[in-house]
Amino acid sequence: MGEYYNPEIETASREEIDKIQLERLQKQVKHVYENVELYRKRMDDLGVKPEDIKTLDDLRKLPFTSKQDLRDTYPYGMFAVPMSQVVRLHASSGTTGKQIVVGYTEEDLDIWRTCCARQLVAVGATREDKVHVSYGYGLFTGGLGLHGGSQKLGCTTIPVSAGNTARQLTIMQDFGSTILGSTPSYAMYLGESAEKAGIDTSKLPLRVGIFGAEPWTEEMRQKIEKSLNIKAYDIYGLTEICGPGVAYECTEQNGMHVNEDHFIIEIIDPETGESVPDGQKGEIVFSSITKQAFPLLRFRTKDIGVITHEKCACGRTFVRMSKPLGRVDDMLIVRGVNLFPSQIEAVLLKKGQSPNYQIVVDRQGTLDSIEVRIEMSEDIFSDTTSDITRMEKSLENEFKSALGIKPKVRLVSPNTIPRSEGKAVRVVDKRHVYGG
Ligand code: DLL
Repeated sequence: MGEYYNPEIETASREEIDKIQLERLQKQVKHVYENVELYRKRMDDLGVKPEDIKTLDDLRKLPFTSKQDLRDTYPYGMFAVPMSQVVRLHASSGTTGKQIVVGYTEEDLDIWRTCCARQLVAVGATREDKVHVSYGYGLFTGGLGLHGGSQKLGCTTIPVSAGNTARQLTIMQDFGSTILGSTPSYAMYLGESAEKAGIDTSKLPLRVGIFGAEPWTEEMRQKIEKSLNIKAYDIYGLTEICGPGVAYECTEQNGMHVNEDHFIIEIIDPETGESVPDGQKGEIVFSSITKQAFPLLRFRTKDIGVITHEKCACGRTFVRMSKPLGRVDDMLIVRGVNLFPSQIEAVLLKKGQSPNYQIVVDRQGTLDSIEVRIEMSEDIFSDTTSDITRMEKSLENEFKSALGIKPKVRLVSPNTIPRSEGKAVRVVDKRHVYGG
């Protein structure tokens, strides 16, 4: 096993990549036009037919898609093959109103495995490695996604899933894990827990980590590398496009290569929808050009990033994207759960609470904490302390069942949440997770 999993394509010239992309895009546009009503309608409205896609630039003639489209057509409205060909479903971890569901044919799964195998090889994995998968298994794409890639590459795959830190550390020691896949915050936590348990990580065979699914900074990278005594690499992906395996760092640790023979990346101005050039920040948009069951074209990720076509020292020619530098919307990712302030607001309104609130996200040690501060109305304010505490606890439980995450709730005195002249400042994020 060499440095690349698919050397011909991973080091192909720009002309070759463009040629493959165009052929696949043309086929994909025909596929969605014929099989998904939403695309057919939108393209007809714009007066665009599949035959109009003659060059890669013609991609810009196609309509955008968004998470809202997925919700509007939930569950299967954007599937492009009969359900009898769909062999797997995954769903977004998000609790943004309706969850979204995506599907894969057997061939889609195999492409996904290939994409994840490439990201492992890019960080030096071989079939001698033991890949310890601490991403959650289940509807979340992290666990099974990385698992498929590791197995396809021929690594010894250890499907630990998330949680139970003491057991993770025992497995790591006893089974001799060499590569860890987890969220970066969990990797930090594992490092801390190892130290507390008196485990000398420099004696462990663990040497590499592939971390993603949430934003993290260069400082976090350094901390993780030091505490677990490994090299830590960033991997990026999203449920709608396949899960992990969309883009990944190589050993240069300098941007994430996009698997361009399967996904076309564009960076657009989020206001105008126009493309922006390399090196300029904008919203990341992806088109899947090989996915059969759930093919998304021009999907607006709401992640902000930058791309570069500059040559990478690793020899890969696939375009590189930066870490996500922020979000176009106000989505927060707290302990891996995607969360919108509007969901918090919905719970408050349902419980008859004041809509004057503020969400404070922080990181204590290595774990994210979230506190929701809510202004009391004058009549609640006059209640006894024990009544207030009871109310706080009941709200915490309400949030837990609505959002899947339990924030700390603090009822504060009337008129103490700062008012703003423009948009209300609903979120105070003290983690500085986007770095830069
Ligand atoms: O998080 C898929 C994944 C699993 C990626 C395991 C990497 C590793 P979703 O739950 O749909 O899918 O969340 C996708 O998470 O739009 C980004 O905002 C954020 N995200 C993913 N990877 C990174 C990363 C998976 N490396 C959303 N850095 C995306 C920053 C990331 N944010």
